Amino acid sequence: MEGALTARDRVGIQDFVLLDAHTSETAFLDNLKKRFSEDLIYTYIGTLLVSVNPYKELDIYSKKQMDIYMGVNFFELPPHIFALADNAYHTMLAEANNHFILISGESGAGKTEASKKILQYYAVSCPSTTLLDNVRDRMLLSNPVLEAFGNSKTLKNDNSSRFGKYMDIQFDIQGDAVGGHILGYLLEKSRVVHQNHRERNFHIFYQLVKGGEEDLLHQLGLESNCQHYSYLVQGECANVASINDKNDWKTVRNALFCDDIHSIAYWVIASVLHLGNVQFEPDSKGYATLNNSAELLWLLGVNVQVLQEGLTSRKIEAKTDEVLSPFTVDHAIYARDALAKAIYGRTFTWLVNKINDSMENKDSSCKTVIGLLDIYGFEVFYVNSFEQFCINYCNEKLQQLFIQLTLKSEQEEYEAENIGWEPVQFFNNKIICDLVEEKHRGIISVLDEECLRPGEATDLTFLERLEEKLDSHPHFVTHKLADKKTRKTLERGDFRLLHYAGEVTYCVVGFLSKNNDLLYRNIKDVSLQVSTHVASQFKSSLLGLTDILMSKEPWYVRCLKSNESQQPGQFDDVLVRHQVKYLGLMEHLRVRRAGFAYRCRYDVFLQRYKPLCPATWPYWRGVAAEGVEVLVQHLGYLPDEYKMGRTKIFIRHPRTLFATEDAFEVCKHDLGKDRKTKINQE
Ligand code: AD9
Ligand code: MG
Repeated sequence: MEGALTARDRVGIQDFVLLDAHTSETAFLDNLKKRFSEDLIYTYIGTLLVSVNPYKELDIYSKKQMDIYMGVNFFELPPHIFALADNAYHTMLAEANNHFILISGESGAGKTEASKKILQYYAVSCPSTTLLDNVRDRMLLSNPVLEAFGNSKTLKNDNSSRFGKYMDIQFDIQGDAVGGHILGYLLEKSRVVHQNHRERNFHIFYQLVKGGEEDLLHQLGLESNCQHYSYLVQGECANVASINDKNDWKTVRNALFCDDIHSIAYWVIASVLHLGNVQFEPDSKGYATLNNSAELLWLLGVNVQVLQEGLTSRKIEAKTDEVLSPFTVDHAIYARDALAKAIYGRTFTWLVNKINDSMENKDSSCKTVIGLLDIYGFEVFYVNSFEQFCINYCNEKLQQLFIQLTLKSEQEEYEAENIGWEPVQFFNNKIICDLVEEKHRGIISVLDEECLRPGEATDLTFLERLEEKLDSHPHFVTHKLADKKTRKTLERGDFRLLHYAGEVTYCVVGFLSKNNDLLYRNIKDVSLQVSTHVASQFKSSLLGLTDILMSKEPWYVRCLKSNESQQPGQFDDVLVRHQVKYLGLMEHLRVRRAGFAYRCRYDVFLQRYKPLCPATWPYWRGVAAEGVEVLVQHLGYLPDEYKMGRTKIFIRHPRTLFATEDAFEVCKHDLGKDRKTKINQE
């Protein structure tokens, strides 16, 4: 027994559900930390996997490890991302239904790495035929391409995904991975034209400029020096120690699978760089004129005069005619940047479509799918803007989905097992989702309405409208609406939302223009179609995603960042505690434990604990359920502590199972001693 306790003390408990019933945040953290110090980065909350970023290579992802986890029962081996991937896969095969794995966590927590491990597991471990290898290669190769175009170095992560990604991996009836499909969400286009200090533009720009072959650069009119391009120098960190742009260029070039895609992608990147270098000067009336139109010549395929006009003036429809209204220099810069963002954004969407074509399952033999969702986590900065608002709303929706699905699956399991459902106390965040998305009254609706009043509406009138409509909402506060004490913590241009994960204060500056993201009309004529308001677009794509997910069986991976400095072996208690709170892990634990914390199939339970009762040891000759009943009676379980379902025993408190587990450890020890004594006597 001592030995068993010591091991548990040292490496912690591998499933939080089995921690003490009233687990405090501190006990939760202690367990994580204990495990982290032993390089045990994974821990379960039931079937949810918590992962802590080790910031070092661990030898736990080899093919050998994959084989170990293939087809093994979830709780039989130490927690692992492969165990979760494998269980989702085998459940899908056994039940012939669709699943998804939702990976969340803050920037740098390890979401993308986790999603890559899962994809590798399916691509490498599932049965294979030569015919399908092609599709699998494409699936694996989609990662470097999307990372090149959609990831960048930020202050938090040298390889930060600047878009949300949902990928369906499609399987046929034998369990072969036969195809894939990707949906991209909310690419952070503003990064194309503006980067903060110590941050970069998307990787692909640096890869092309630094790694591109001489001929190619010549064709595109590019210099092989990042310093030449105003869209690449703002962050003053074109070179990053952990990134080898030249090597990455080679990988991406090889992964871009057809000539058309090569040339179009390069053309776009070059065009955006040239566009960024277009400068304007005021003429005698203060209107913008181009001072280096030579750069425009490189924007191949576009009529230079139309483009020049489009960048310096706006078409206004008069009664019978159209007239050009000239821009100031500031306006012209805005139009130039809007065009660059739109070109890049559309190219990204186009690239995702091309990747989808290449992974398409052409013979439609796909039977079931496992979806992988690698989405940006809850974000709280010193100043929070429109981007954080969208990202946090997304997390709010996913939390709601989690609550609905977890409760639903719990309820369904209870019903299937013929056990009465007991209502569960938990915080339902629907009220906050409504606050954001409700028609007419919700924040997005109000924002869209304000965007329809150009010239009249400002960020501040938007705030005033919100105050009118939401003045008594319990999750919405502004300087004007706050009580005296709270008012001190709010600026006049702020609004604060009480999210499920905590309070976030948003600064309204820029909300209207970011939501608008409209191109001036004649620029759209040049190359693009109408764009709509981003927050609404995002809302409808999120609702679409929610529908996709609601129809599938969920699995969850929650990633935690161990420290801010991206260092191995460092566990920052304050930082991790903060994430445990913001990811709602304690809430998860509560929902997961609602009613009965632990359940186990009768045969599995009996097999493990039968040495604890003379009537079941070494054999029980009857039905497993009856054996379990005899066993738990012998162990002294009180009637309220457990319930007998159709196929499983349900145990209310972890402490009950723990006492049984401890008794089992002692028994194992004694059985071992008995055997030794016997051998010695012989
Ligand atoms: V972001 O929201 O896209 O900015 P992610 O995706 O959560 O973020 P990412 O997966 O990119 O983070 O991980 C950040 C870095 O942590 C990686 O580049 C690795 O250096 C490191 N990392 C993450 N997970 C692991 C792991 N399981 N083992 C080793 C890891 N290193
Ligand atoms: Mg990522």
